Amino acid sequence: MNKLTSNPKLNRWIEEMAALTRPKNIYLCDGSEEEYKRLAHELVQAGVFVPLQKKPNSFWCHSHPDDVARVEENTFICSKDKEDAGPTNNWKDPAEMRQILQTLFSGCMEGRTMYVIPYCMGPLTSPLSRFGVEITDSPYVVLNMKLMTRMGKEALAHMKEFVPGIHSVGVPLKPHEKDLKWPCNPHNRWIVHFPEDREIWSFGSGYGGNALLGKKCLALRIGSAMGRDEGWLAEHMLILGLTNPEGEKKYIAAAFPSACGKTNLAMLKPTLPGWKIECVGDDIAWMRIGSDGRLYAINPEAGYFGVAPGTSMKTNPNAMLTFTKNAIFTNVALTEDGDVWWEGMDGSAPAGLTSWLGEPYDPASGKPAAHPNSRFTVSAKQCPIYDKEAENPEGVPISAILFGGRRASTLPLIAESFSWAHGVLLGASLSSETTAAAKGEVGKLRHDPFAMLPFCGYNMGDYFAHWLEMGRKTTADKLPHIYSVNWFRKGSDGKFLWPGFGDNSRVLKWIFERTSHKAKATKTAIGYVPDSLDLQGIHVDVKSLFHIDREEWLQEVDGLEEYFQRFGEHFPMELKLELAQLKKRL
Ligand code: SAT
Ligand code: MN
Repeated sequence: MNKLTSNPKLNRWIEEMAALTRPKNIYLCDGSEEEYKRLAHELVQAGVFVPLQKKPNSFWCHSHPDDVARVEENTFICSKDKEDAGPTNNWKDPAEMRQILQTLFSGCMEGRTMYVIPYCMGPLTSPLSRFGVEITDSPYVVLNMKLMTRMGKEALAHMKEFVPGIHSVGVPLKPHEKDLKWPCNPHNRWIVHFPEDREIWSFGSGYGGNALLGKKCLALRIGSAMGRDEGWLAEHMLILGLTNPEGEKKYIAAAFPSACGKTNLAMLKPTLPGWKIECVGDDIAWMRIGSDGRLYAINPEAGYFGVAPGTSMKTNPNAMLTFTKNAIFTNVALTEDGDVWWEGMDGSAPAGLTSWLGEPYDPASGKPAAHPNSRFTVSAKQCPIYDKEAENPEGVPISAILFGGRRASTLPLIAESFSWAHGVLLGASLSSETTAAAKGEVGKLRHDPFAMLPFCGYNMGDYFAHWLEMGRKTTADKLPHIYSVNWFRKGSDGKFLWPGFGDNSRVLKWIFERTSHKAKATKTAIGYVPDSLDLQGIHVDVKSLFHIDREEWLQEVDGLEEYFQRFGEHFPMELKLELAQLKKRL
């Protein structure tokens, strides 16, 4: 075989994977616009992509009805020692898993092209960036990776070490067999990580979180294991720049579980006059302590793979303006005149829709036209408020970290931690109602520490300890303040107490001023809460938003005590003490 690249290690791996999967041919992606157009055209020819009349160079497609979300029960962390995967991950012995994978991948690319995608997570020259190579038999994946990462020739030129990741839809093609529109293998899905070997194997799904290996697999699961070993943090966090009316700018990172509004917050249009937000990233942050002792973050991604439903000119105008061109829409509805539509975009469903299933949509069915986890994929550079600093190889200095979930009760709108360790407890205590981003029941409250439950590539107890350790790498005055937020609290009438969206800028303002030691706060049992928020122009039930119900909180602490027991010896003593102190304060 001709050597595909000048990287011997990469060539060896490509040859090994080709021998195993037996593709029809091998193609090295250069990441060019020409390549993007050509592959997209091929998908149009195959009837997989429908070009959108109303959005230049944009496409609509829909998946197999059972390949619409991450599959947590099929996701594995195969560390040598089961203990290292911890109680929150599925584990299998690496040798046993490798045997399973050899069988699964044997001949799995027959009749298909094997695409080789060199990519970089983070700015090409950043010391924080990491390289990966994804081998896939899905052209849909290639196109999404082009939008989501820095991919192709340039990434290959900068690359030394790389994380190998192989992905297959798991449907070999016989000679002359007609391909499926969305080939996948829903009864045989495996999303497998070898954290020690820094390797990813993904089989059977074409869905983003399972198939775009730079995202959750590398940037979070393998990334978190790298971060533990190398002294940095890989987090499920957005990064935003916030500028006050005086022109002073600060950066905030915020962790929320999937489909809890990270993209909306990252691109927020403040309702407060004079305040400005710029977007560095909407899903993932890699953070390390800089030479000045402050915490610096980069966004390893180069695009957004955002939840479409609920996105509108009212809730997130900047997202709407981002995907007006050069975008891929998966599992949304298609309008008669060649545009996209989803629930929560505007009013009721227009006539003549094609549903996410590719069928004429019947509004009387009571079913949504767009899948609740339907997505847009688009380059970050198209965001009207894209922060130029997102390209800064050194990253941006973080002044505040937020932890939030969907909680109908108990948690106030905002509370500030007393210390770094108390902040780590806030992160570890995060619970949220489940969403459509993962297969399974929606709306069920579950513990989701740091919004990393599905994404931590090692023992979550050790992860807590790593966070505490990060706090010891610098002085307290240099560390970001840590907050717990809850936009989703409901009143006794079952309605949301807080308007959210652009009005979240009111909360960000308080945080901004807290980190400048300007805003005042009241000490409560659970943290500092605002003495006053800027609520000019809105009417909210502040008392209910900030009510701390002692009974509810004692129950919360009991629940946490029980949950944390799962981590046994790995659960840090320091957090145990933090929790005990919280109980005492209550
Ligand atoms: O599909 S993704 O895993 O990338 C989105 C999410 O669940 O956070
Ligand atoms: Mn996410």
